[in-house]
Amino acid sequence: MIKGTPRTLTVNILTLFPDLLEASFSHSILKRAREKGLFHPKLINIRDFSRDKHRTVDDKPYGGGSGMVIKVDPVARALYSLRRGKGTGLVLLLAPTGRRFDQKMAQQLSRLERFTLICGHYEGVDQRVSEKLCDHEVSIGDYVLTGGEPAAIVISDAIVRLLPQALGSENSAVQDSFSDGLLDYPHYTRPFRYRGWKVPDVLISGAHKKVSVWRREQQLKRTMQHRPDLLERAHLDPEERKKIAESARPERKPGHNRRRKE
Ligand code: 6GU
Repeated sequence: MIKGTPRTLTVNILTLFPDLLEASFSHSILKRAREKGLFHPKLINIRDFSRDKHRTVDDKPYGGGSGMVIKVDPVARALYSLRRGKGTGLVLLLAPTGRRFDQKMAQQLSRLERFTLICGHYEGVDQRVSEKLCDHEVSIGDYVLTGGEPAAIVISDAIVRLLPQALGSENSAVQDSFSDGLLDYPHYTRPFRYRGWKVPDVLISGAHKKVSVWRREQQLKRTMQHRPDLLERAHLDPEERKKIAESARPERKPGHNRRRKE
């Protein structure tokens, strides 16, 4: 049961492409969270805070080199406009140079009342934005995007689904991949048999205990196979730790193809 009045999480997003973000927040769970008043994305177009008649937001890099750099001035002015209102909360610059976003960071951010994301673009953002105007830099992974907008969508999505009452079923976020440091177990629905591919028998046995034991085993197996790096910090009981220590990491045989029957 979730008690009390639902609170609103405000996420201010400074961007050059507000339409792109608006579209992403207008579907599915994020749309419903907005309608329920749980999630309030406030999109701020950095270009609106440029002071020249061409609405310039970028300029050539000092020291030379390719590409353009987002100027500090329009970003600073956009932030000040928020400070004159309800404030910015924590200010995060989205950039591949930042600390990597993960489920734990999602949980921490989901407990805040508000925070602000700045989407970088072009070759980068004037370093003074990061050093003088932001609390932290955040990255969503080890690859380079053309802009921070996909990262703002990823981060908002991961956080909103953790808000109490955002998901249909109250505890569907509790069982997720990563919530106990392990990957999720496999899911199946009807039909029981499709082109000869059967659902594991245990799932139709009706034996709840057996099902939960099987699911836990599957979580461990998947995590060992795909993300052994997660096991060290996962919440495991001593029995499970022992099992993992005993079983060497299973190697997939060369030529073994999951889709061989296609
Ligand atoms: Cl947050 N921004 C950009 N431009 N690239 C990224 C990123 C962010 N995270 C990973 N790559």
